[in-house]
Amino acid sequence: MPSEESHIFHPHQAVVKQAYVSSLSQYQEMYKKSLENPEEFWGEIAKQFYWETPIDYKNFFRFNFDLSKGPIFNKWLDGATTNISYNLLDRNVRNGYGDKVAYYWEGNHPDDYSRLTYKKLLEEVCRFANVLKSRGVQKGDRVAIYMPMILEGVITLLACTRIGAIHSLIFAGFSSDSFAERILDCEARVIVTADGVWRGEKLLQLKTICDQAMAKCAKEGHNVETCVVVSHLERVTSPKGVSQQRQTNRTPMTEDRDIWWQDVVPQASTSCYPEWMQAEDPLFMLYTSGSTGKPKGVLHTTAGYLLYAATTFKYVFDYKPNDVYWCTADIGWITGHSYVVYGPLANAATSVLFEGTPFYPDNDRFWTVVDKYKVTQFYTAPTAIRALMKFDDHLVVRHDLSTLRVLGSVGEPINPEAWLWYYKLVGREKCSIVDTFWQTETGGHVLTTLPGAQPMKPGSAGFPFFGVQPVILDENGKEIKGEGEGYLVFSRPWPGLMRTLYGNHDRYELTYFSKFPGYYCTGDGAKRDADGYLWVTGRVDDMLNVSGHLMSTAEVESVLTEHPGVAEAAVVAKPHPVKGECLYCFITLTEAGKFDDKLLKELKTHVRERIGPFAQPDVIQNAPALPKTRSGKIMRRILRKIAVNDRNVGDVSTLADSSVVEQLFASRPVNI
Ligand code: 6R9
Repeated sequence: MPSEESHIFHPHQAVVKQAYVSSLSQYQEMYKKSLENPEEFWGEIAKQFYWETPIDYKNFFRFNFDLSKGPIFNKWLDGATTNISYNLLDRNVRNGYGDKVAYYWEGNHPDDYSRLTYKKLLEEVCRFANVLKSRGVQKGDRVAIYMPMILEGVITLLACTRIGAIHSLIFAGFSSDSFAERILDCEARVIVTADGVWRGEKLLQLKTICDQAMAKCAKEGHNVETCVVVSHLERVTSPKGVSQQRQTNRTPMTEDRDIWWQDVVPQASTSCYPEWMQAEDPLFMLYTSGSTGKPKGVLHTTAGYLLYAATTFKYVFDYKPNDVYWCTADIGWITGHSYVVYGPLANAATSVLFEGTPFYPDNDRFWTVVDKYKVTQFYTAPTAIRALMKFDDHLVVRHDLSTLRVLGSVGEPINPEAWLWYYKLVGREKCSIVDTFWQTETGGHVLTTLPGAQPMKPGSAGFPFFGVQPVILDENGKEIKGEGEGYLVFSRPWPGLMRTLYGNHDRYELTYFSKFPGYYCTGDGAKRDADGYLWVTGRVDDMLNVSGHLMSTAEVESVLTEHPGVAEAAVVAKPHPVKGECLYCFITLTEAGKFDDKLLKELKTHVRERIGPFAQPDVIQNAPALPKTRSGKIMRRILRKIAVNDRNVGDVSTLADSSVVEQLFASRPVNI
């Protein structure tokens, strides 16, 4: 039997023929140049964009990754000024793309759809930028956004960039507590949301969650000044097939603070002069889970992020002017930022913006939409692929998917079974699969194959993108050259790498640069095979990845222990056939606690409410004691083994009391 690593799939000739990068040697040549002469490589790309103050090539980029030499920093094109919305919109309109469709919007219900051209998008962005200005929003202010997948979401992001406000999207699946914590951290003056949204047959009352979050912020002394609400429910078809009444009566609005989008935007002016931003001015912040519990506000800046999102989008998806591209990610995640908004628009692309779920009205919605818009590039997550694989093949086969050329995967390692299903059934063995490894912190793809350049191996992310230099280190920080497995780190920045954590540069240095001096540490493990392919093996820290949602064990544990019945909690990831990983929680009760169905229900609800539905535990086990070292550290390595009933627990000599392990094996819940 050939091992996983020797399974090789060559890109189809039809893909290779038209690809920007169509051979391994061409990739190698470009890659070499990107490392040896970054000024020339990125400078060439920068020329297609507009710079109000030109680029100083002598001061193109600088960085320090070594704490012993001073603070960590990473600066690109410092001194140049530009505006992102100008480059994404005005520049494209000027170049003749005014009437080109920027987005086909496909609603939750198949009867709801619309489109927006570049010219119209520019007008709407200017209108909303003017509204924000009229509410006192200025350069550098933070705007918190809690939006579904609707065109106003994209418009809001770009309106912020028009006037230099920093947007901070909070995924609209987060609970009001999580939302409030993030509003407080970034001290947002303004919130933009919608009254609600249908996800399949479920109605999410977003404004109600915003109200709860704003009330929590007020208690902490922070008053949000303006909340703009898109009236969305009245214009869409509900799952029962009827349009809702205007939500004015049902959605409580607080006078002076809350305003309906539809009441202010249409009358605003369609022109708004762009704010010229320094290359290193903040563009946006986006929260990602931290292993100490408190979320980290990853900060990206203007010029470098633009160059990197634009370039990765062009080469990784091999986007050509007549293509129709579709990324299913929510704009509340980094994938939505870089590959629903910034990357595609920087390339004057036409994209699909999808509000719904893969399962509504039927389990073939994705394929219906691919067929409807003649999608050429499709980008989704392994968790979605695994969920769809369960259904009968004919749900895929009955659709015409022949326009597809590139299929992307993101969010977690893709298992070879899912890869092969994607490749064979969706791609009909004609498409290239790009397994893109990256992080909120990296701004864009850092490891991937390019569709026309390299053969694919199912489960491997492939090779570094241009400008990226991956290194594998062993536990002692020694570089593993050639074949081997260890920590995945990077020895130099690329333009899209984050600059800091908002308001907490110390934590930035500590989290990413202190473990291995001189390297950016991803927190993931990786191995390199004999052919040089990189395989990401998953998190090496205490993080969980449930359906592509990253969260920390500490975050869930602290929420569990808020319950009066729980004294201590330890959470580990357990492999799950669809979600990738699910939460397996061990809890030690307080004297008052009683381990029964009521408690389990309360804990599940509590986690849902405090973090979000995606964090709901799958298993909760009663653990009268937890395996701990003598210094009191919980050994999650052992708990992970118990979760999967693997008695191969390895060395237990550092445990204070090793009998605990046997007790936990013996009391594992049945039927899991
Ligand atoms: C883009 C995104 C980042 C973490 C990352 C890693 C995992 C993402 C992956 C992958 C293996 C891939 N991850 N893509 N693991 N192969 N193609 O997902 O950002 O939400 O910050 O998560 O996701 O563990 O460190 P983010």
